[in-house]
Amino acid sequence: MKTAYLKSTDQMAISSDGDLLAETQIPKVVEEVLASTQFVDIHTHLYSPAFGKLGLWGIDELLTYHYLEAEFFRSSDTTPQQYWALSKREQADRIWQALFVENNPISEATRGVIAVLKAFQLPTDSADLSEARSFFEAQSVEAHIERVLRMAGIDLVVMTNDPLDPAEGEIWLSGVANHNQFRAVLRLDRILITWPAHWQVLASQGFQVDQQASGKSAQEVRRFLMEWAERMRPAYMAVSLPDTFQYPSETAGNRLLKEAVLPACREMQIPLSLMIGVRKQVNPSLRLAGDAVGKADLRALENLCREFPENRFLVSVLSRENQHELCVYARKFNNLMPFGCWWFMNNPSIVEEITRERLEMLGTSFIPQHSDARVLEQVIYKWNNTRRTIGPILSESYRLLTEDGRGVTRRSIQGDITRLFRSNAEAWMGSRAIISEAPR
Ligand code: HDL
Ligand code: ZN
Repeated sequence: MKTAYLKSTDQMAISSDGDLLAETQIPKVVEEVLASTQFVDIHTHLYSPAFGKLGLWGIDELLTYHYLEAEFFRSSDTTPQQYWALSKREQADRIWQALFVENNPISEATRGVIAVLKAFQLPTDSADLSEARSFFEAQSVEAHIERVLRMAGIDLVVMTNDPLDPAEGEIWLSGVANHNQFRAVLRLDRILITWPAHWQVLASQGFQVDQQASGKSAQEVRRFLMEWAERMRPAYMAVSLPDTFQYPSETAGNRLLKEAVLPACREMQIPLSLMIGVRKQVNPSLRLAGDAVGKADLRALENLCREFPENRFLVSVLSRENQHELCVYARKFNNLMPFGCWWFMNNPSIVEEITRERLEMLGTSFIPQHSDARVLEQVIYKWNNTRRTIGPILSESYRLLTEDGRGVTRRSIQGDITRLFRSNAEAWMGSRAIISEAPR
């Protein structure tokens, strides 16, 4: 992380926090405040050390990230079938050769790996991965996690936790030590999206549920959620929804959403995160890299925000075409919090457009970014890119404000950046404390 420095007094008046800034001073102050403020990463697929091998880190995991696998198949004659038969190291070697040796790594995801290697003073143009592998193999995970979060300028990582994932469920049931830099999230895809394939797991645990989610199913799912909420103390609940999501609509998923999930969120006083617009497995041979995007009908979101004013909705949408209407809906419903530039949106060309329209329509009442990191060290480049992309956009907002008649100070800029990258998230996430008993 860059250390903030001040030029000599004759070059740059050292402004105190409360002094109005000259227009020429604004970009540097914005850059310094972004660099020195610790952010909350409100959506990731990272894990605290207690989850052991579920937590991914190191060069082989960085290179076999599904974003890079998708790019690899465009620049190699290796077929998916051949690729999946390789070991993780062999896969990483092939990706390094195709995307980093035979071609310049100029895509967002390939450049990110270069940024991580540079951050650890590792060579970024080696013909092979031997030096990088030795470095990462020499790290101890707890110390490495601490160092990486510090390098990324984040001090809270929000995980994605699936109680119906057999490996993860087992770890939770054996007891997970709290880690003050990680928060849990109760992920609901297997309940709300693929209920037919998972209802029997709940039934086998003694919950009276059936495939149609009829009868006592909704109240039993609510009991299941409350039991896991007690165990996890989740910051929020979350679900990824297809571009075809409709509400209202008579489906088992919507019945569980309305009669189990939303009441449980009200009782626990935590938001529901809706991530809308995925077209799952358009190319199944790419596995995790096989998902695509579709424009969703956000009237479903409008109906939910209006019908459930006591629920709070943290929302990210995957289609560029849905971003502007999400901003408009956020102006209509203050129980709707737009967050992040998700997945295919997390590229500077689109982050710029999304962030500018959010600042123009919402001021600082939104959460600009999350990393969605799946591999620990990704937070280094994802958050560096965020600071690099959003800094000039914020500076332009302040330049326009100054030109239109109102100056800004370092202190007021700090207040905005703290709200955008910390306190909006902290205010919305449930506390780790005991869950409120007051049913709502
Ligand atoms: O559903 C999600 O949380 C998505 O973020 C998916 O995990 C997706 O595969 C992803 O990693 N996007 O960045
Ligand atoms: Zn995600």
